[in-house]
Amino acid sequence: MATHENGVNSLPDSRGAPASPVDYRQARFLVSVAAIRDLPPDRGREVAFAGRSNAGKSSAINALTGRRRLARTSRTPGRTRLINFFALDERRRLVDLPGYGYAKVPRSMSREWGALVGRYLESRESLAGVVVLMDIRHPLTELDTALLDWCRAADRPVLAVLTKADKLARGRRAAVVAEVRGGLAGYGAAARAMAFSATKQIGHRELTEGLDAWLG
Ligand SMILES: Nc1nc2c(ncn2[C@@H]2O[C@H](COP(=O)(O)OP(=O)(O)O)[C@@H](O)[C@H]2O)c(=O)[nH]1
Ligand SMILES: [Mg+2]
Repeated sequence: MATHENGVNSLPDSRGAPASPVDYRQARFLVSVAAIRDLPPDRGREVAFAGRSNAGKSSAINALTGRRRLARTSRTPGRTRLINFFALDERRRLVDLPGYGYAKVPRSMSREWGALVGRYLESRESLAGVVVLMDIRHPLTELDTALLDWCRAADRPVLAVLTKADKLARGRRAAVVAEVRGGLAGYGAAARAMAFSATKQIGHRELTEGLDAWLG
C-alpha cells in the first residue's frame, strides 16, 4: 500500500484541522467508460458525482482535488457522455457520471444514459455514496427527484450538494438548504444537503468531510 494512506502526504489545512484521511489532491484520471462491461475492477471504494448537465459536477471535482482541469468543465452542457473515473489511491476513486436533462440530447441518448447510469447505481459494489449536485437556484427538478429515487431504491446514501451558492445572498442560501432538507426528509438519515461553491470558499470542508466518511 502507498505511504500516503498513512496520512504522510496530507498536511493539515491552514486552519489547523486534522489531516484528511483521504488526500484528494492525489487524484489522477483513471479511465472513461461508455459501457458497463468496461468499468474498472469493482474493488475498494468510490463516490459518484451525479446531476443535471451544467450543475457544476466537473467544477466541484476540480475544486475538491485542487486541480483546475482534472475533470473538464464546459460552458456547453451535455458534452460528457461517459463515466469518468479518477483514482485517489489504489483502492479509492471519484466517479464523474454523465449529466442528465440536457434538452438537446436525443431521446435515444437519454435511454442510453438510464441504462448506463441506472445499472451502475444498482450494481456497483464499491459505490459508497452518491453526491447529487443541483444548482442552488433551481434544486429538486423532476429529473433530480428521479435520480434520488433511484439512489433510494439502490440503498445508496446521498449528499445533496447545492452548487453555485455564490450566486445567492447568505440568507437566501440558508433558506434553500432548509427547503431541500425538507424535500429530502422522506429519504431518511441517508440523505443530507449542503451549499457549495466551486469559485468561492463555500462548503469545501463539508464536502471533504462527507466524502471522508464514505471513503475513509
Ligand atoms: N458562479 C459559479 N459558477 C459555477 C460554479 N460551478 C460551476 N460553475 C459554472 O457552471 C458551468 C457548468 O459547470 P460544469 O462544472 O462544467 O458542470 P457539469 O456539466 O455538471 O460538469 C460552467 O460555466 C462553470 O464555470 C460555482 O460554484 N459558481
Ligand atoms: Mg462535467
